[in-house]
Amino acid sequence: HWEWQYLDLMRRIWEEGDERVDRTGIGTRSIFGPQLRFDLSGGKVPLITTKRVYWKTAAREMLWFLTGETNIRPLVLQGVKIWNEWPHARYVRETGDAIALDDFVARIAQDESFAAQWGDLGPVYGKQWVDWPTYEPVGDGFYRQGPGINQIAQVVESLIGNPGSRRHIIEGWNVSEVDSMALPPCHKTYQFHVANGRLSCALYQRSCDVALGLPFNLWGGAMLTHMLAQQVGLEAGELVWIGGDTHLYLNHAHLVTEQLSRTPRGQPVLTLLRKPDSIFDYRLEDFSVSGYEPQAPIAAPVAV
Ligand code: DHF
Ligand code: TMP
Repeated sequence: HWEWQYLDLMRRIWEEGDERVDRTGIGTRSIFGPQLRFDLSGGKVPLITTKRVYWKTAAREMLWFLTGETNIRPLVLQGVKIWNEWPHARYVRETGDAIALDDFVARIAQDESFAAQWGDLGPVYGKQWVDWPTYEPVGDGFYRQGPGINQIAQVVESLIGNPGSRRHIIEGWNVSEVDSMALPPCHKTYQFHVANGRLSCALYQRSCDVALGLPFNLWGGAMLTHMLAQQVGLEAGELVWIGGDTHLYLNHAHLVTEQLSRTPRGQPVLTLLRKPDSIFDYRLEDFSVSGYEPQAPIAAPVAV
């Protein structure tokens, strides 16, 4: 079963990973540079079955990236909580107001101007993907802002016009802007490849929370590949995932023990119910997953 790759990775990190204190202070066990490969043909998706993964939440996050949005408010209004901790932490740090997370999030939902001021994550994925900033010289060493680059639209164009290219890349790591992001991109590079009428994706993740982040990121990579394949008239091929610092947080011991006691089953399949006019026109209702009968959810705290 394809999911043993994930479970074997989890076991290897827990048993052999280097234990260290990380940025968050929680501590991790970590290995460097693993690779996973998943068959995407016929709509297959590497949606983890040994715990329930909220793929609609992950899909909403991916659609939010594609809108270019970097404020959590649209996610909050859809009930998606996965990015709330970071603006909350910044608010508490910068104002000294020790507001509870739930109250902060309620205020983001209710108060549009509060959200504009405190809900933004900085120039993260969405901004870099569809509006990478450019600068044009105006003389005397001065520059003005040029038109932003839409990397997603460019990849669609290049997949259609020049499928054999080795340059189908979506890059999140904007060196000059990393310091103004709430969290520098983890799934930082997506490269696409066309062979035998199939579109494959290599996803490089510089930093990977195997318990919480990776199930979302595998789904996201597969979803994006299926969408692009549909848009450019190809079949989906393979998702190749490569991790940099690939870790388990020490406070996820209960999840590791429980999940490694389970046996994966089934092959979830994603069906795109309609072909939208462009890669930017997908809605949640366009995605249907069949054959997904996950085992029980396993809650675990996210390290901020
Ligand atoms: N920080 C850390 N330490 N790990 C992450 O995975 C992470 N991911 C981020 C932002 N910062 C991060 C964005 N993606 C969850 C999943 C993905 C995600 C953030 C959080 C998460 O908590 N998942 C839970 C609950 C899902 C839900 O709320 O529906 C899960 O059990 O999957
Ligand atoms: P870092 O910036 O210090 O590497 O911390 C980021 C943490 O978030 C790290 O544990 C990896 C995790 N992460 C994912 O695994 N997937 C994601 O999509 C995101 C945003 C973060």
